[in-house]
Formats: sequence, C-alpha cells, structure tokens
Amino acid sequence: MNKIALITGATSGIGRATAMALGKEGYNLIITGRRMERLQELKEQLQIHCGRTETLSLCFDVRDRQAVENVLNAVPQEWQKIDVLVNNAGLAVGLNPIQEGLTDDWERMIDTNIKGLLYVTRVVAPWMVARKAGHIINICSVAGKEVYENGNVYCATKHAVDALSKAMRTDMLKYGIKVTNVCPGAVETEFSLVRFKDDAVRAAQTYSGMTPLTGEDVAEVIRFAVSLPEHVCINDLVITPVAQANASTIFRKI
Ligand code: NDP
Ligand code: 8X3
Repeated sequence: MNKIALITGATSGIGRATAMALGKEGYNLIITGRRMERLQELKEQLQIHCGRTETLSLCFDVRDRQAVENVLNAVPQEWQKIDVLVNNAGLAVGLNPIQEGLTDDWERMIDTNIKGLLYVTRVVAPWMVARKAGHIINICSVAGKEVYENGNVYCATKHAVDALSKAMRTDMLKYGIKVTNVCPGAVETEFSLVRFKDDAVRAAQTYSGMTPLTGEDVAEVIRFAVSLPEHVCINDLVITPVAQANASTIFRKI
C-alpha cells in the first residue's frame, strides 16, 4: 500500500514541486490550496507523471479554522493514515520598516504562517500519535533563523515556525514522530509576487544577478528527508543558493 503525504499550499512553488517529487516516489497525495483550478491541473499532471499515485484535492483556506477542521475531518478513513505532513502554505506580504507596516499584512502573515499551520497540525497530529508513526515537515525559512531589514513580522512568523518545530518534536518524541524544520533561502516561486502584491518588476529584482533555488531544489531535500531509515531524523536544515550566505547577504553579479 502506498504511503500518504498531505501537502498544504500545493498549488504553486515548493508545495507543488514537493507533490510531484513525492508522487514520483509512489506516495498517495492529499494536495491543498485555495485555487481549485490549480489543484485540478496538478492532479492531472500527477496522473500523467506518477501513474501509481492517487490524489485527493482539498480546497480550503488554512486561516479558516472551521474549514480546516471540517474538510480534514471529512477525509475518508483510509486517507487519514498520513505518513508525511508538509506544512508549506505560507506567505510574506509587504517589506516595510515596522513603523510603516500595514496591520492587514501582518494579520495575513500571522494567520497563515502560524495559525494556519497550527490548525492543520492539530487535526493531523492526533492521527499520527494514534498510529505511533509519522513525519511532519515544517517549511520555515532563513527568516526563521535571522531577522533582516524590513522583514520584521514575516521573520517573526518564521521564528514561530522554528519554535513550533522544536516543540512538536519534543511533545511527540515518545510516539516516534519525526519533525523536520526546513529553512530555505531565496527560492524563485510566486513568493515575491505575493510579497510585492503583483509588482512583477520588484519581484524579479529579488533574484536578479544570482541563481536562486527552485521549488524542485527544496522538494528534493524533502524527498531525501522522508526517505531516510525509520530511526533517522533530520531535525533542522538550512538550504540557500550558493550566492546566499545568510538571510541578508547575497552576492549579485550585476
Ligand atoms: P508560493 O507563493 O509559490 O506558494 C505558496 C503556497 O501557499 C501556494 O500554494 C498557496 O496556495 C498557499 N497558500 C498561501 N496562503 C494560503 C492560505 N491562506 N490557505 C491555503 N493555502 C495558502 O510560495 P513558495 O512556494 O515560495 O512558499 C511556500 C512556503 O515556503 C511558504 O511557507 C514560504 O514562507 C516558504 N519559504 C519560501 C521561500 C522563498 O524564497 N520562496 C524561502 C523560504 C521559505 P493558494 O494561493 O492556492 O491558496
Ligand atoms: C523567504 C526567504 O529571505 O525572503 O522566506 O525571507 S526571505
């Protein structure tokens, strides 16, 4: 029987690439996101490229606690045996000094990156505990390790993810559940387009003069982490492009 992975935010970027990578490994996939047409398109691609894979698409907003609980609890029992949960759905909105930040942007980031991750985990973790098995991958960031100029609230949400990864690992240690905190640097996805509110020129500047990571690069790391023997857990992993030393130091060939 195929293993099962649930990936939040599978409609784009790291989440989509992870779905493809795990699909190719023979996982059955629960893919989630708010854009139904993207979920449908991914399901079709998975059918083409990963013949053995079955896919369940769930369309919901991770910020909506009631929706998260209703949709996930309605998943058929055979799909509740989740081996891998990838808490990936997340975003940055805005890049302003704290005194000029927009509170609506702050709330979107806090509600998605922290509360959304918690809502999903609160439903899935008890299923893992009951089976005394499972692997939670939290997509954190270099922003969860360091603070950079104008990153303030986004960095704070990712510091929270970093702390929650440690907390989850500690609390569920006795049930043999693995928790891996994945901290990427610059990955070229829709991330910057979202951060800069569809300003494509500003988004492109994020990656100018350097070779950023791709969603596939991060997915490959996740695929490796979940393929290790049962007794081995990668707890914490920072991955950057070669041109990036830390959250705020990038070498650009102009
Ligand atoms: P993308 O914007 O390409 O993908 C983000 C995904 O999150 C989409 O599938 C989106 O789906 C989903 N999502 C966002 N908000 C919600 C919501 N409220 N409810 C449900 N799903 C939601 O960005 P990335 O792939 O780059 O980002 C994935 C994760 O990686 C994020 O947590 C991000 O913080 C983190 N990260 C990204 C880095 C980068 O440089 N790109 C570096 C380090 C970490 P939909 O819109 O369909 O709901
Ligand atoms: C995304 C990477 O450096 O833009 O988490 O915060 S960064």
